[in-house]
Amino acid sequence: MTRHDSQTRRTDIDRQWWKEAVVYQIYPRSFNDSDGDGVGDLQGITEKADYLADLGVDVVWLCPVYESPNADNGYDISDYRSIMDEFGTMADWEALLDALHERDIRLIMDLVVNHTSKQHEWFQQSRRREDGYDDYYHWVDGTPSEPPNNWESIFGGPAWTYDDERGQWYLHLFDPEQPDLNWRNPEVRDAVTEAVTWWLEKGIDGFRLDAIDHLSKSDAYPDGDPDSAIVGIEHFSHGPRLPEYLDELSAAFEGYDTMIVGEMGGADIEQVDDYTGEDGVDMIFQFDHMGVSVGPNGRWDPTQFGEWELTDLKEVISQQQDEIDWPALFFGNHDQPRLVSHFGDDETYRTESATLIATFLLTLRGTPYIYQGEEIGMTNTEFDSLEAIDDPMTVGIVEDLIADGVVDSYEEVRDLVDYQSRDHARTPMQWDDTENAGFTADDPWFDVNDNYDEINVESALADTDSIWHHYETLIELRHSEDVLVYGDYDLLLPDHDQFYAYTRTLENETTLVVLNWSDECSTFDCPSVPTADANVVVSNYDDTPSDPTGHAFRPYEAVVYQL
Ligand code: TEU
Repeated sequence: MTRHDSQTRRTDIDRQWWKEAVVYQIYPRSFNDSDGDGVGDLQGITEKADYLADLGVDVVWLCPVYESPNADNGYDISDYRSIMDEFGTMADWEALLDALHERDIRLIMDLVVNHTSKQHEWFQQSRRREDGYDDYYHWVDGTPSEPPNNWESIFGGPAWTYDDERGQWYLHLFDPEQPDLNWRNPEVRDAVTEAVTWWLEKGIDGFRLDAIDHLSKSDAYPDGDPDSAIVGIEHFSHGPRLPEYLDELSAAFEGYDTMIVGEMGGADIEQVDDYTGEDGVDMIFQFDHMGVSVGPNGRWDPTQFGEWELTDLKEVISQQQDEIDWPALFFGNHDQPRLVSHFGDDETYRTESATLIATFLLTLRGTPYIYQGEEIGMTNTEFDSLEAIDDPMTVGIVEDLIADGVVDSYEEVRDLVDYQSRDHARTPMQWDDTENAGFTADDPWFDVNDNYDEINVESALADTDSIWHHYETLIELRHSEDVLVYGDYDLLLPDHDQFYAYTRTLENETTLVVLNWSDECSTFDCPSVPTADANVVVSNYDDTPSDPTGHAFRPYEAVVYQL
């Protein structure tokens, strides 16, 4: 099913389609609204199937489209086998799958099975202690005034809520509307496997497994270290039975030609390979590189955020490249700030820095994931009040910071929110410069970023030097050059504070990537690499000389050379 067969295809490589694929992540609510209700939908995605094919991506990852009351925009599923009304019908889903497959694009979906929605019938039956469902969730005795332990939710507040109907506490690592399934119960695991098989039989090509580092909890529910950024995390991340659960889950995929990527917010680089391979998943989202801009107290410390050193990024990425069997490559997603605002310069050098990050993403070893809007350089927006925020995580954390007296008001934490909120990634896709950026004919469910008149797909497609066309070129290059997929990664100039440079080598082929990750010029000189016969393959400036040595790289100049 590979569309872009290399001219000189090697036969001596352990090829996997998911290693050669470029993935495009869609947040359906914010992608394209076909029926004018202000909310993106499945038909809206189908309308853009040609757009995705033109960009050249091989896989679409769809964030949850299952039935959900939307306490966390679909990450709270109330029925694993039906489609959320706002997004359309099962027939719409089937039509989308067909439209993508006709264009040789595969479809994977989020599978959220650490927890369900409170509205899921399993929870409703469980809270009534119905036969067979009694033990589907983590229920613990206790008086209504005192939670069973000090664990905190990842979204702020306690990780326990008292349920009056059942007269017990239930565990929720995320929102109170997202009770954690009890994976110790084999019937829960069977029910999940059945849902997975149901979708595989419908023709889905794989899954992104949400928050799977949390499936196994400590045997009892002991108090966590009160000084931890998320209290209790040592008891609910990478629990003792996680390998067993993943092994069991992965058995459900056997016999299907799938791609499975697991999200593990809390996995160390050293842990990743324990969960991949035959008894596990194909690859894991590991997050250390996303943390270079936050302090030791984590992502939501209002006193420390936003500063980062290129040498730190090099160290983390190089460790991932060297130690992880097959990395999942990403610099943004629906939970992160916009990549050009996070790692680039979203004002003066927006085009240059966005194309630099694109060059980086698409020339590293691993499977690259592009998040919707990155291909046109969409930026962070601004939130002038807590009411302007939709994301339950941002709201919960800000409320905690105020309740704990860390800050007195939203104003004091606004800079952090404007830097970090998950909502930056969730503003509607900017298709053109008409009202609401062409996303919807009605009022959009969430405000469009004001800069849509300048940053939009229509103008990007019309400009051959745009960020969009740079993505297109790099994706095509990756598809035609095995060295970019399978070649070894070797870091150059590890201590240089402006250049991020590396080679990719496959037998006698070497590609050199030089990124001037700075708004200042710098002259490249790296005696260990012979560059006299180099050729420029792709550059984000149009007059880059063929030999990088001695060239004064301009702000965010990013070049791929063949040596
Ligand atoms: O996010 C999971 C998530 O928040 C973790 O990565 C967490 O930060 C980490 O484990 C703490 O160490 C996923 C989805 O991507 C997100 O959109 C959902 O809100 C969340 O799960 C709940 O389903």
